[in-house]
Amino acid sequence: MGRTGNGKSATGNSILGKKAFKSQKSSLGITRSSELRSCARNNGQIINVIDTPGMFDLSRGTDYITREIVKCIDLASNTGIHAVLLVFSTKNRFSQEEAATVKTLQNLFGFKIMDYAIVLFTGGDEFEFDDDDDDNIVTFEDYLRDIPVPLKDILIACNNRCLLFDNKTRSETKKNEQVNNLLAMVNEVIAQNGGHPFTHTLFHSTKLEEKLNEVKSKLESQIADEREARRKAEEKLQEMQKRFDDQIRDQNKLLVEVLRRPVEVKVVKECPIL
Ligand SMILES: Nc1nc2c(ncn2[C@@H]2O[C@H](COP(=O)(O)OP(=O)(O)OP(=O)(O)O)[C@@H](O)[C@H]2O)c(=O)[nH]1
Ligand SMILES: [Mg+2]
Repeated sequence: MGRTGNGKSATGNSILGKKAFKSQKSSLGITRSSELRSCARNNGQIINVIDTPGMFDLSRGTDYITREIVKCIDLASNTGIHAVLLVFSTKNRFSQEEAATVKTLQNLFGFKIMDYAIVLFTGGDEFEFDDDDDDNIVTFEDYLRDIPVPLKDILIACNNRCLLFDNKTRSETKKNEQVNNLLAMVNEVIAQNGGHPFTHTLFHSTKLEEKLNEVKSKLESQIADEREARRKAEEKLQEMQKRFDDQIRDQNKLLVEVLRRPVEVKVVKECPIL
């Protein structure tokens, strides 16, 4: 799951080790509908990946989201969902829309969904050191230290399960290493969930549209509340700034007055001590 253009399809291709999904640079959504593709690992393990469109982008209507969720549930009906990858890009700024994506997921499927969630950042190539490029001095650890609070909260909700993927690498070693790290994390998630894939009553619900409308209005009111809180904070900041400016002006006035005052020099004619 993740915003349009974050690299969901490219990550799916990296996991499967083949170009299974269309992945392309575009300001418009490339993946139109969810798709399932599979591969067999050398050890015989079968990996199923469902690639989704930017499902919860704010421009999407509830009809579309309903159709896509139903399709995903249907695609996963044979095996269940063992892990949910929340895909973010280190190349894009984290947006309110992305925070809303995770909230929508939680509102729809319940907080339990976070027990299956792994945060995956694409753009791992950004962190490769290049001696000639002074901008490239940030490590992934530095990057994580400076992420905004809503993204930190998502990481905490995922029990800090987090990975970095470079979907552009040509190195076979790196390709294998990152997929192995991801699969190890997925195995951890499976073990922590007692081997049970994610299921929810919603999976069997026919009232998805109703639930989505409920979630949408809840989200809209959450966003409106946040906007109001931000407006109040900005107002308070402006008031503080004004008070600070007034204080500085008064102090400056006082200073000018003091400096303009003639200096009284008292001449002591006779000093008994000296
Ligand atoms: N440099 C770099 N580019 C990446 C990486 N992962 C993805 N991209 C690029 O990001 C662009 C978007 O990737 P997609 O995989 O199409 O993104 P998406 O999330 O599937 O987008 P939609 O299907 O539109 O929702 C493509 O040009 C990818 O090559 C990465 O790790 N590094
Ligand atoms: Mg895609």
